[in-house]
Amino acid sequence: MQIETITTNPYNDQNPGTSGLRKKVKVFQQPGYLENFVQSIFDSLEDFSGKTLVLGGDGRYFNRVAIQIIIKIAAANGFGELIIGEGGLLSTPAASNIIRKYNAFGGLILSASHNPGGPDEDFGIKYNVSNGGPAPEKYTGAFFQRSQTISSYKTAKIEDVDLDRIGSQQIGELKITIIDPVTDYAELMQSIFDFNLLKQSISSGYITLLFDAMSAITGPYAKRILVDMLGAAPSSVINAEPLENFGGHHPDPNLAHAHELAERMFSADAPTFGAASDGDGDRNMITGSNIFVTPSDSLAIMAANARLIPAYVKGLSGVARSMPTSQAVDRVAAKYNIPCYETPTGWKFFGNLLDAGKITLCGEESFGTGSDHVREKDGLWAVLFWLNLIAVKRQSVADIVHEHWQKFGRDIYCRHDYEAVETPIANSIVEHLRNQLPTLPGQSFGEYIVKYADEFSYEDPIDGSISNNQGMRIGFENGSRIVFRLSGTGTVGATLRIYIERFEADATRHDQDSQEALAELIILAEQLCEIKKRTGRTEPNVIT
Ligand code: VG1
Ligand code: CO
Repeated sequence: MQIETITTNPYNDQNPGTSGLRKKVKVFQQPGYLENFVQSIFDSLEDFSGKTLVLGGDGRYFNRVAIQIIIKIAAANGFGELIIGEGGLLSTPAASNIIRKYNAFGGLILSASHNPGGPDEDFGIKYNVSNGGPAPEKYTGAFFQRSQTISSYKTAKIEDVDLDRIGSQQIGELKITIIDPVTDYAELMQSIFDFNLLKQSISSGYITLLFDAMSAITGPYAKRILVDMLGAAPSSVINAEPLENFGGHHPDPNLAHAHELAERMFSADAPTFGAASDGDGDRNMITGSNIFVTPSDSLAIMAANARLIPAYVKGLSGVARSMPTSQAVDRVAAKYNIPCYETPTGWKFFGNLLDAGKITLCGEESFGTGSDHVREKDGLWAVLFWLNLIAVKRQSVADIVHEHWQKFGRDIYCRHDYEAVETPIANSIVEHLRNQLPTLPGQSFGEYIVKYADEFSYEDPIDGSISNNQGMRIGFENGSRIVFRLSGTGTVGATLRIYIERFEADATRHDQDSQEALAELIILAEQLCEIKKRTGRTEPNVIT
């Protein structure tokens, strides 16, 4: 194999965010841009010569081009085997599973997740370590450092690989294996859930379902598992064909973006269960006939009922949630006397806790839930978890949710996103908030008395690493919270996320609309951060 060393100049913006490096496709298409970043990753890793790298993406525009480029760089850098999903496709949780199952050294996942795709939209790349999870900050920091001084990259002079033919081939020292992207993942799901019960519940018509793959990666997974294996009607998976531009939509599973699903689920003849996933298959939205389950509630309900699922019959060693996620799961943990951890936003912070066996289940308010079966959040896993729950409990989604609220109270919750805010304005808002923090404790705003106001720092209980500046939280005496943070996944300007929650113990008040129930806190959040005043905007881009 002939290897070339190509001279290159560093780019100064290759700092990975919450989940990998995400930029406009046009940025990735600059000469050497992708090459630099991949070489920077390899330069920062040690002892991978002859080892296995997993490679796949969500199929968005530039996926195939990027995979061919990466194959050549990986070959030149001495990997022994590349395992690649057919067509260059692997959902994020499936990639995590492949890394673990085949004891790979690591993997590169090509995705910008829920961000739109296409020539003028977004692309992304993320490195996952040998436990199958996203590289922790000490790695991503090293990648960025290296990218700032890189002067050359290595690439092998080999032909493009046929990504559409399953099987192995040997190119010099390198073995390239193209695998079916779904099979291993489907087997894993079968080992976790009661597929026989699910089959019965679906064939008897007790469960009718609708899954929106949003023209993204989960289409093939949902068709294989829900339709072929569990017997759901083919029409129950919509937007099932992965498209390079996701049909021009945001592949983001929320009521605003999964509108086709939302319309059907809130209609008179709604199926019993509806769900959607995102671009790379790690997120999930859960709905039932005429009800939407907030991700924070979903996590809590899963934790409370985990013993009903075959893989979790022995109970949970512990649970974790990201800081802005509502405290609903904390109540479950307290009741069942299991540890509950609060981590910064981003799945990479769950990895150590999962590896150490401290937690079994974890999740984020941003439509992400997962368990120790892989080291990524997992959209279809969450869907199957809920289906399995419905099948065992013989209850509707609405009944499951209401019963949970009755038992634990309801943490009424919402998130407001202000997207593409001009960076200087976003920074001034953060500064403004930061300056107020010391003065807030003890102040009253109507019935809300500030108990604490701080910037969230996290010390990893396993390796002691510290992550500062993970969002500002303002907690009130009555348990309510307002959290502010800037997104680390956007590609245009800055996105301010405002997370708001209030606890409601009174079951006669559980059916309130969240925006109404949180109205006072929403006004207070604006008073504190002045986003509307400073940007002239009148409302958030998205409310979830
Ligand atoms: C967002 C979510 C975060 C999630 C991350 C990656 O990050 O808030 O909870 O882990 O996306 O998810 P941010 O920094 O924009 O708030 V995915 O499905 O985009 O990989
Ligand atoms: Co995603």
